[in-house]
Amino acid sequence: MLLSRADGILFIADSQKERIQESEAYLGVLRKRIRELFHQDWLEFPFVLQWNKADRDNSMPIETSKISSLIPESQIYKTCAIDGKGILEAMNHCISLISKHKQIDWICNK
Ligand SMILES: Nc1nc2c(ncn2[C@@H]2O[C@H](COP(=O)(O)OP(=O)(O)OP(=O)(O)O)[C@@H](O)[C@H]2O)c(=O)[nH]1
Ligand SMILES: [Mg+2]
Repeated sequence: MLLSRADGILFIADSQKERIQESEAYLGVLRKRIRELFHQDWLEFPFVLQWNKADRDNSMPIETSKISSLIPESQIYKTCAIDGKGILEAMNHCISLISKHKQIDWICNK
């Protein structure tokens, strides 16, 4: 579910080989929903993706997923929810995109 008043999205993808199809499918639904709700291209909306469980042996390399061709590399963070690796960086990036997006919104609606 995506809230109509969301300021941005931090999408946590399960990168395990057996779960990646599911993650890709969720992402597809989300793209469509962003267009419907916010009437803008989904990458104009603040969006950061966590490639989670990147520490696991069964984690798929991001480069081999179609997700890597959909989202700029700079908006993708390999994370591990167990030791927290990459999570703060991903959150900070998302917050900074939200802040920029709000400024643009404010300027355009002034
Ligand atoms: N090694 C590792 N384990 C993780 C990571 N994130 C979550 N887990 C573990 O994976 C298991 C499932 O967690 P999640 O995928 O977050 O939870 P979920 O989506 O409700 O459960 P699943 O349906 O199993 O995916 C739990 O035992 C977590 O502790 C990670 O980044 N690295
Ligand atoms: Mg899970």
